[in-house]
Amino acid sequence: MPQTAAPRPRVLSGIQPDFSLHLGNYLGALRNWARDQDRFENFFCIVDLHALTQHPDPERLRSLTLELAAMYMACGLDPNRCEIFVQSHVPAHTQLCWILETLTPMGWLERMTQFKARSQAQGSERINTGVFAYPVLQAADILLYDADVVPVGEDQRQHIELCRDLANRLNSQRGDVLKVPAALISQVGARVMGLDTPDEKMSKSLAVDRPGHAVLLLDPPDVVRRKVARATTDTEPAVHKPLGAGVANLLEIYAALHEISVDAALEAFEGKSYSILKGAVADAIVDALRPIQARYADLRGDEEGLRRVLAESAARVHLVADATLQRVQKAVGLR
Ligand code: AQP
Repeated sequence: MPQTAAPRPRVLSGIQPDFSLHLGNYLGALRNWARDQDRFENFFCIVDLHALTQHPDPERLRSLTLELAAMYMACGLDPNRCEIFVQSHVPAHTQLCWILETLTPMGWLERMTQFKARSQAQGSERINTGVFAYPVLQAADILLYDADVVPVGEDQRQHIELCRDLANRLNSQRGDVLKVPAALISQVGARVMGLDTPDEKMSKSLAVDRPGHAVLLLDPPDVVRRKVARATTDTEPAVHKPLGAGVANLLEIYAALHEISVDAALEAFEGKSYSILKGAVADAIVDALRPIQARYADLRGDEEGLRRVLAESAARVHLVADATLQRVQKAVGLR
């Protein structure tokens, strides 16, 4: 009898269309998604409902959504092998989110470090409840597709744990309703730090007012070189252990881009001046971004093509999401 191939594990991940993407988004997420797309059944979402928590200008949100779709494909996601869709095009996300919210103790959300950092910065009168409930919507995004794995950067580990806790909670109350996913976090590049402040994660929102914070994926080569040349290191003249946070970050970026271990990168630069290290890191970034930027320019110019990919994908994933939603609705008594 012919052997049928075992189904591939299903992967789901997403990025918010809020600000320009940076090198951390590429090394911690996009590059890994693209590299592994033959290992998995792929679901990649543009999470525009999450972006609403920042109150974006509507025209800008529409444009960033298409930009992100173009960037997904420019980084190597192939619409013939991946579902690439917009969260708000599939109403089941918010429907499942409500059911999960009724299962989520407030204390779980209050403990989320991302929420704590934002609420400390903005105060509880100004922060919106969307930011508070964000991890529950994220759990719905993942659980709707019976995802086996969720490839993310280190910053998302706590949210994936919460998603697992919610799935386990519903399963323990109502039988095996939801698949419990696992986080997939790469060894190198999972936590790229800010170039200006290497004790802070490189972050889209921080890069808005601090251009030296992050290399953006659409930065031209001269801008990349300038930003890397100005990256914070320390007062030592050359690469030596113990490494300062800024030097460790540059070595990690170099290692991730060359797909070698951080130890191998350290061996290559031990005793060399910081300017040599920075030059090599800038070269590696420029080389990695060149083909992405060229593909992006073509893809972004074809809005009709982008919209078609998103619409066709939404029509297919809708069926998967609705099946899970109905299973949950039945389990909790809504059907
Ligand atoms: N610095 C990073 N290193 C590695 N991976 C990272 N990711 C984000 N930052 C790094 C991963 O990229 C994916 C998309 O995450 P996001 O949309 O939440 O992007 P962000 O840069 O974290 O966004 P913001 O605007 O900067 O949010 P705040 O300010 O809240 O941190 C995820 O897989 C993430 O792990």
